[in-house]
Amino acid sequence: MTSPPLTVDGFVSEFLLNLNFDGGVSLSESSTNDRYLALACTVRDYLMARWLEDLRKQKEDQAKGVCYLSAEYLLGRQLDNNLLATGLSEIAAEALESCGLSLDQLREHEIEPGLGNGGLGRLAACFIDSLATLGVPSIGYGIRYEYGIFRQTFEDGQQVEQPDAWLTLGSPWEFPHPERSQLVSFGGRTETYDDDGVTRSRWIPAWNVNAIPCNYMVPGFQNGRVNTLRLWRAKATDAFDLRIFNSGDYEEAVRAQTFAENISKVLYPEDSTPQGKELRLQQQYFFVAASIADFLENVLADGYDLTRLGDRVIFQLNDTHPVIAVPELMRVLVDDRGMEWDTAWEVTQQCFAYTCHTLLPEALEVWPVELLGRLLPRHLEIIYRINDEFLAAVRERFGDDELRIRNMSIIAEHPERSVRMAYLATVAGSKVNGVAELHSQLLRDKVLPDFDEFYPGKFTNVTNGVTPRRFLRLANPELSALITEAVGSGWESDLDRLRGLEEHVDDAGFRSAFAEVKAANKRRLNEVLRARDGFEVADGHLVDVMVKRLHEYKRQLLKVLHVVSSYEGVLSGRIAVEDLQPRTVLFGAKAAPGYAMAKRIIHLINAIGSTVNDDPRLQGRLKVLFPPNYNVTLAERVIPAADLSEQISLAGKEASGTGNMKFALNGALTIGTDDGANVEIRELVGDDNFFLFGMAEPEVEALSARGYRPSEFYQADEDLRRAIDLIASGAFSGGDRTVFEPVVSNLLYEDRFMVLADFASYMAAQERVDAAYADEDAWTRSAILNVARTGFFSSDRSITDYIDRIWHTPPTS
Ligand code: 26V
Repeated sequence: MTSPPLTVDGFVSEFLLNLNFDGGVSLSESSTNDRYLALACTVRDYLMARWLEDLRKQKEDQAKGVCYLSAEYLLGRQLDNNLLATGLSEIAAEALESCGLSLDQLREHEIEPGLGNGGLGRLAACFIDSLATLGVPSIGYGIRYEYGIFRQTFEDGQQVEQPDAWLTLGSPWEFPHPERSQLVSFGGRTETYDDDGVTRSRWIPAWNVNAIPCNYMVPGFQNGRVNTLRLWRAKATDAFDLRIFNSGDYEEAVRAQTFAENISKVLYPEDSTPQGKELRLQQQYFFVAASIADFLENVLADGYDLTRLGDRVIFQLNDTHPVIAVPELMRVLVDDRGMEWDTAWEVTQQCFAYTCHTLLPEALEVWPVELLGRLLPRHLEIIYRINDEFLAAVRERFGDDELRIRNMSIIAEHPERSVRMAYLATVAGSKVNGVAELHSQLLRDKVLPDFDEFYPGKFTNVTNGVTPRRFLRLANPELSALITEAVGSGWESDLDRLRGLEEHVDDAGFRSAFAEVKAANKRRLNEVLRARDGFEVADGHLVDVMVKRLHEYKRQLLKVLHVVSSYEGVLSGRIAVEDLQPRTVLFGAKAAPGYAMAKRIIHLINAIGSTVNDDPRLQGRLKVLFPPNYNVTLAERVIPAADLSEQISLAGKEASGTGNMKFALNGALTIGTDDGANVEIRELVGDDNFFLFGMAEPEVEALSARGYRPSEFYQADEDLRRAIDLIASGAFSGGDRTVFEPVVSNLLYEDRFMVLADFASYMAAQERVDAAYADEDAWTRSAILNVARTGFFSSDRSITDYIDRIWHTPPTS
């Protein structure tokens, strides 16, 4: 099979063929959707030959590869990305134009696959992009949710969630393969039996579902490589339906089918507090069991010696969500393939590595033993045995130190007997990594210190990164052109070359071109905002952006207090309105539907926006915008337009952050705490080009040890008091003091994330921001240096670090 020719005419005929023969419509009769689908198929066809070739080679070479196991992939739109990867953008644009169509219009038609919540899911998407670009043999495995992250709308300023029906218009990027489905079992019981004098265990499950693989192309950046993302979809088994059907209960049969297919129905929208829901454990086991079986049957060569499995694959666990893969591999090796337990355990330890993405204790997943044992009885037995052997080894090393044993046990006894998935992953993994230097350090020192002592050398760091293809080249075409002019082409896959921009920083012409790009990006953002939300960023304003999931630890409330304080300052005459640096503050955030405080904060931000934006006393110098439904597509417009990036979590709480990297790479300056990857960003860009504020992690610790009383900060700081009092007075809720009372009392009497303690320092840093922004040319200089010095945050570098420190899977030709 050869690729179709890369000419405009060739593209036109392919496009029309797809429209007519696949879509069944003529050009004149076709809808935007028909045209989008035909275009997608045309681009797809260009990738097809390479994809098939790479799939074949992977099987033939049998080189060691990575299976990235992730419950989330927040992919973003595919068409743009795949046009860029194939280098077809210009040809496609011309071809469509010759048919009287607009590429831009068709681009905008795509609904992004939002199969993830936030940072963790987007990181997985960046990583598979880098794996393909670097040419590493790899497969991404996950779940093909029918409904991704909910669509957010606002009603009276409050979040309303709508289902995300991303598949309704057709799904040109996916290739389902029902003939390659895997059977995944649940429930039932275990039994032992005698196998030639050896006692063995087996699992007699109660019910099954089919897992159907849906394949997606993952093209490398203009390198002819196409990797695979394989997402599993749940389908009821015939046997399952028939048994009930034969009993005469048709309705029950249909219900049973729905029950099975529910497994891949919807992405859980919580992004930091696991709820321990049964369906979620079903999802987790469903996709890892199917993935392991798929790898062993379809990727591994027939007859491969499984004792050498570690030479062939590393399963990377993206957080604890896929950790049930550990007992699953043990079960397959021991029960199904007859391997000795000790050998199987050695193999398993070689085959897994674990990435932790959090520091919040409540985000560490645990599964009640009762639930796990009911759904996966054999796996629970295996986990118990792993734990027994592990604790025996701990005893041997440290003696009968019962406190230590209790602390290290994979099984927690309180508040209910449960399996600590992070501990299981740590015991099983060849390596455990955090996602930024500070995070990895805290992981060793605070979260898993006993494990670090027990397993010297197991813990490591791999600082996160982002793909420069999507977040620079695609999102910021004008800056990309300027970069290419300055440092030559090819930087997209060699991001350290951004360093070359430093020598242009003293060139006034380059600075003004750079400033013009920023201005153009604000106009580009406004086109989108005007069309979708009917508002826009005001002319000449500093664009101050905070986009990320709504969570108390991220401290959107600190940003709120800054806004309210500026507003109050003008109202009370403390600040002359002419002295206010014109700013548009732009928020984007979804709250987990069950997270009441987060939803109330969204309501508060919207209420402040309604009040402030219409107040003539501000003379239009302060705007608060909150476009709903922040997603990857909107991020691609917002980030390039930002002047200031808000990364203001309480130190020690944000594992890494990746938005922070995207902003810096697009020339926004960061106002941030010493947290997550902010630390590394600041080290690289330099103190002069970063607005640091707030307590560092040891100070947070110390304050917490002394006993933190937020009301003391409230009493001691007049500006803070006035801001909080204004919210409490009902100024943003039509005089009703009750609406935001829970937010106010939470701040005053609990304030888990020490917003009040960092307020003064944050306000002072914002004053430095205002002063710096007044000198436009100096600001641009700092912005250029941010771009030039943050090439380190390419996900290509992250993947290279994974290869060197964890995977040992070199790229193949
Ligand atoms: C996710 C979920 C998702 C569904 C329900 C339950 C549940 C429980 C825990 C989690 C953990 C989410 C962890 C996470 O998203 N961490 C983020 O990972 C980013 C990539 O490493 C990192 O940049 C962020 O700092 C970190 O918060």
